[in-house]
Amino acid sequence: MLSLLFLGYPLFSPLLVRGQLAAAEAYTPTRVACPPDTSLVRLAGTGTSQSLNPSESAYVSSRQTLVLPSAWQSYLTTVQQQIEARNVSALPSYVSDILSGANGSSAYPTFGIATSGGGYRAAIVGAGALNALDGRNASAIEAGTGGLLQAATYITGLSGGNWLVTSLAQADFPTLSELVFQPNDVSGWGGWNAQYSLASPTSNTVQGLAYDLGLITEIQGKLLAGYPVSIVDLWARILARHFTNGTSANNYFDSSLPHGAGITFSSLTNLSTFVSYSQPFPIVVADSRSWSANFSNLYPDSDDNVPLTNPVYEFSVYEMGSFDPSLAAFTPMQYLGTEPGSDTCTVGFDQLSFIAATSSNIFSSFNYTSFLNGTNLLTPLLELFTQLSNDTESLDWLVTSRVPNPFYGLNEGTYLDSNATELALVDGGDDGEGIPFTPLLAKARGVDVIWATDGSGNITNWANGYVVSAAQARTELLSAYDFPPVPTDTATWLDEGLTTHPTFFGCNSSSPVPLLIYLANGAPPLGQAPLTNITTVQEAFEADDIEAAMSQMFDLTTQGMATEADGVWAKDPEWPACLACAVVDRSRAKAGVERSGVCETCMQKYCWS
Ligand SMILES: *[C@@H]1O[C@H](CO)[C@@H](O)[C@H](O)[C@H]1NC(C)=O
Ligand SMILES: *[C@@H]1O[C@H](CO)[C@@H](O)[C@H](O)[C@H]1NC(C)=O
Ligand SMILES: *[C@@H]1O[C@H](CO)[C@@H](O)[C@H](O)[C@H]1NC(C)=O
Ligand SMILES: *[C@@H]1O[C@H](CO)[C@@H](O)[C@H](O)[C@H]1NC(C)=O
Ligand SMILES: *[C@@H]1O[C@H](CO)[C@@H](O)[C@H](O)[C@H]1NC(C)=O
Ligand SMILES: *[C@@H]1O[C@H](CO)[C@@H](O)[C@H](O)[C@H]1NC(C)=O
Ligand SMILES: *[C@@H]1O[C@H](CO)[C@@H](O)[C@H](O)[C@H]1NC(C)=O
Ligand SMILES: *[C@@H]1O[C@H](CO)[C@@H](O)[C@H](O)[C@H]1NC(C)=O
Ligand SMILES: *[C@@H]1O[C@H](CO)[C@@H](O)[C@H](O)[C@H]1NC(C)=O
Ligand SMILES: *[C@@H]1O[C@H](CO)[C@@H](O)[C@H](O)[C@H]1NC(C)=O
Ligand SMILES: *[C@@H]1O[C@H](CO)[C@@H](O)[C@H](O)[C@H]1NC(C)=O
Ligand SMILES: CC(=O)N[C@H]1CO[C@H](CO)[C@@H](O)[C@@H]1O
Repeated sequence: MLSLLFLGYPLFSPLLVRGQLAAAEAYTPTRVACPPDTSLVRLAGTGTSQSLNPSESAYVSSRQTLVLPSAWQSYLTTVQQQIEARNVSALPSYVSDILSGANGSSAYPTFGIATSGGGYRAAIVGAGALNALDGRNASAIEAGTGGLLQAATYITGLSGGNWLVTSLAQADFPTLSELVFQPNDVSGWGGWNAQYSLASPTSNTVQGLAYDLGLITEIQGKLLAGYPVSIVDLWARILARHFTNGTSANNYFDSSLPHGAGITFSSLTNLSTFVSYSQPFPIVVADSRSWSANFSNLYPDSDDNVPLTNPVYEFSVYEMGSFDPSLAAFTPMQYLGTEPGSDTCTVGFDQLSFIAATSSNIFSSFNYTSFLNGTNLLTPLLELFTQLSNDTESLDWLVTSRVPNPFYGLNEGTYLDSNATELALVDGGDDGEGIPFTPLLAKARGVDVIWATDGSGNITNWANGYVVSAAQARTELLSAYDFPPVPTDTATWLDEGLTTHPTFFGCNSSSPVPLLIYLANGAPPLGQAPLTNITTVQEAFEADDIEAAMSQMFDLTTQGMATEADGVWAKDPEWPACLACAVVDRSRAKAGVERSGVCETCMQKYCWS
C-alpha cells in the first residue's frame, strides 16, 4: 500500500535533504579527524590477564569508595529494621560485619543486576522488580528489600530489558515510577509513552503516513553520509520516542523536535548521576548474526538461528566489544561507526536509540521475503525503505543492525566476524541466552552475586528457566566464563517450582563462580489473578495496566516463598534476611567464615541443589 503511494516520491531529492528535520541532522554521524594517540582497538586479554577499560575501572572504583559504603549501610539498616519489626531471627554477625564496612572495603560484595528480554512485558516486570529494590521507595524499605538497587555495581539489559536499562540511565536515574509514568516533561524525560503503540501509534491515516515518512526522513542523513542503514534505524527512531528524552504524550507527533536524536551512549557520562557515580554502571548486549557461524552450536529448540558460540557484543558508555575469548577486544564507544581502515574517526554513530534498537532487534527472525509478504510489524515501513535503498544485493542485511566492524582483520580463524567489514547485529537474546549474564561473568569485573529478573515468556508468557539453561550451555561451550549449575531442561525448572519463587543457584560453588539470585516472572504472587504474563507482542498499554503489573512484580519480588493457609496468603517474613544472606555469601566464604544462624536455614530453603 504505502510503497505504491510513495513510488516516485522524491525522497532523496536535495530539496528534502536541505529541509532535514532536527532529528535527521542530530541522528547523522559525522567524520572527524582522529584525536592523536587514539587507539580504536583495545585488546582486553583473556583469563587472569583480562583487563577492564581504565575509565570503567575508575568509575567502579570511585563508586565503591564514595557511594557503596553508605548504600550497603542503608540496605543493612533496612534489613535489620524489618527483622526487628517482624520478630524473626537476627542475622549472624558476619552479615553486618560485611555490609557495615567493619571488615574493610574489600569485604563488600560486587553485585550486578540483569534484566531479561521479552518486549514491553520484560521492561515492565523488570521495572517492577527494580522498584522493589529501590531504596528511594518507602514501600520497598518496608518490605526489607529496598536499597539493593543503590548497592549494585553493574546493571545489564537486553532487548525489552535494555529499554529499561538505557531509559533509566539516560533519564539520570529517576525512581521507577518517574521513569515509567513521568507526565509531560516537555524539555527532558517524558516517560515511556506506552500508550502509543510501537508499530502504529495512531489510527489517523494521514497522521500515520506523515509519521512513517518522518521516520524515514530521520535516517536519511545517515544513509546519505555513507553509513549503512537498515530497518533497525527506523526501529531506533520509534524506540527513541519511548525510551529517550525529548518526547511526551503532548508532542509525540511533533515533527519539528529531535525526539532523542543526538543523545549518544557515550554522552551519558555527562549526566549528574554519572558524574557522582550514583548509577550502577549500565551495559547492554547484542548478538552477532555472523554469516559464517557454526550452526551445530545452536541451542536446542532456539528459533532465532543464532548459535551460542557467536560473539556476544556488549555496549557501555565507554566501549563496545566482547570479552568472549575469540575476540577479547573493544573499541571506544564514542568512535563506533568508524570504517575499517579509514583515516578519519566517526562520532555520533552511537545514538542511544540505535543501541537500544540493536539490542532489541527482533526483525532478524523474519527473513526479508517473508517480511514483505503480509503484514508484520513495520512491514509498511520496510516497503518504503526498500524503495529508498534499492539494495537488492544484500536484502538480508536490512533486517540486521549494521555497524562498520571495528575489529576487521582481528584474530583471523578464531573471531567469527574477522573478515566482515560490517557487523550484522541482532537481538541480544537471539542465541537463547535471554538474560544478559555475559558482561557480569567477565573475570575482570569480579562480580560475586547476580540478581536476575526473568521476564521472558516461553509458556503462556511466563518464564520457564529456558534462558538460564541456555546461558549455562553457552558458558560450557566457551569455557571462559564461570556459571553456577542450573537445571538443563525446562521440565526440572517447572517441576521443582523454581520459577514460582526466588531461587538461589551456586550455593555450593565458590568464587569466581557467582551466586545467582533468580526471580522469574513465573506465576502471579500471593494467589492473585495474573496480570504480568503480558504477551510479548503487546505494543501499547494503559498506565493503569502497567501500574497493576508493576504492583504484582513488587509483591513477587518481596514475597519470597509465600505460604497459604485457609485461602489466606502470606509473604515469607524471613525473606529480607534470606536475601541479605545470599548477597553476602561469597564475601562470607572469602573471609573463611561458616554460614550460621538464620543464614543457614535461609540458604537451605532458597538454594537449588
Ligand atoms: C518474638 O518471638 C519470640 C519467640 O519467637 C517471643 O518469645 C516473643 O514474645 C516475640 N515478641 C513479640 C514482640 O512478638
Ligand atoms: C533527560 O531529562 C532529565 C530531566 O527530565 C535530565 O535530568 C537528564 O539529564 C536528561 N538526559 C539527557 C541525556 O539529556
Ligand atoms: C560533556 O559536556 C561537555 C560540556 O558541555 C562537552 O564539551 C562534552 O563533549 C560532553 N561530553 C560528552 C562525552 O558528551
Ligand atoms: C562446530 O561446533 C561443533 C560443536 O561444538 C564442533 O564439533 C565443530 O568442530 C565445529 N566446527 C567448526 C568448523 O569449527
Ligand atoms: C505469503 O503469504 C501468503 C498468505 O499468508 C502465504 O500463503 C504464502 O505462502 C506466503 N509466501 C511466501 C513466499 O512466504
Ligand atoms: C524466506 O522466507 C520465505 C517465506 O517463508 C521462504 O520461501 C524463503 O526460502 C526464505 N528465504 C531464506 C533465504 O531463508
Ligand atoms: C534502483 O534500481 C533500479 C534498477 O536497477 C535503478 O534504475 C534505480 O536507479 C535504482 N534507484 C536508486 C535510488 O538507487
Ligand atoms: C569469511 O570467512 C568464512 C569462513 O571463515 C567464509 O565462509 C566467508 O566466505 C568469508 N567471507 C568473506 C567476505 O571473505
Ligand atoms: C496468563 O496466565 C494464565 C494462567 O497461566 C493463562 O490462563 C492466561 O492465558 C495467560 N495470559 C496470557 C496473555 O498469556
Ligand atoms: C513504591 O512502590 C509501590 C509499589 O509498587 C508503588 O505503589 C509506589 O508508587 C512507589 N512509590 C514511589 C514514590 O515510587
Ligand atoms: C571480620 O573481622 C573480624 C576481626 O578481624 C574477623 O574475626 C572476622 O572473621 C571477619 N569477618 C568477615 C566476614 O570478614
Ligand atoms: C524460544 C523458546 O524459549 N523456546 C523454548 C520454550 O520451552 C520449550 C520447552 O518447554 C522449548 O522446547 C522451546 O524451545
